[in-house]
Amino acid sequence: MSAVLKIFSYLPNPRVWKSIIAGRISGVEVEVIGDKPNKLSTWLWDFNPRKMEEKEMSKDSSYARIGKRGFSGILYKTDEFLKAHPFGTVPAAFSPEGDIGVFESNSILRAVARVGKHGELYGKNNYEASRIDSYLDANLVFAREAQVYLLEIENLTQEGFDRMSAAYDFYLNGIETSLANSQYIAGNELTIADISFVCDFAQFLREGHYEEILTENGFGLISKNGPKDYPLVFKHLLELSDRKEFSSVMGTYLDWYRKKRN
Ligand SMILES: N[C@@H](CCC(=O)N[C@@H](CS)C(=O)NCC(=O)O)C(=O)O
Repeated sequence: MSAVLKIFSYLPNPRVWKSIIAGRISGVEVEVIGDKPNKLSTWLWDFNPRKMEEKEMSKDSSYARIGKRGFSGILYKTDEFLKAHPFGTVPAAFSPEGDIGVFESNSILRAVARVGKHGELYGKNNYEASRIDSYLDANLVFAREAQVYLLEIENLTQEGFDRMSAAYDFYLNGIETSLANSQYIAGNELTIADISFVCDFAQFLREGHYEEILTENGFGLISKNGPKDYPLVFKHLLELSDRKEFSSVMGTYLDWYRKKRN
């Protein structure tokens, strides 16, 4: 089976897991290339990404760009990369010939589901697919707030904490209501809405690693009473992440959380 999508990213990255999980479920091969987060500044970001040589890496390089989101300092991105990925972010996916760039992890996930053999992850008709899109959009709003929150968590402001708390409650309320009405988020079948939720919400729970610092700074864990306030959401996360298709990709990512809960 040849890969129908190539993804470049730092690794591991829960945003990339979305597509790998969907690929495993729907029989789509996803090729993933990358390196540890702190090593990605030594790579040339391109359809054919590669590790750069020491002598190539200088601020005068024609590839040099200043990191804008999550990266500080210089990154090396080709013009072709930026043509395909105008926002310059990873995960960065490409069609097999490299002529089409797909960005935003939820859209990369959609691409996998669309080319998947059975298509069952993306609804049975246009209306169901659009409902799934609604969840992916709501998820992105949450995930963007979570990205900002986690990036500044050691120097959090009251405003940052309040914004994240509001985004958390808004998103989780919607997911809890959905799960009270159906077995999965968008209906009675597993879809990419569930996959996207699991990966981004698992990443958000990393706030737990900063509990001490949050408390020292006068804040607390936003998810502290999560399982009590949103029981269906937390049950869904733990049940899905325990399934082989998920756990084989996510590895031990949530082990600390499971241990802490017990
Ligand atoms: N919402 C996007 C987030 C992607 C994103 O913000 N990626 C950051 C790293 S976390 C990036 O590539 N930054 C590139 C830069 O700083 O220039 C997604 O889900 O794919």
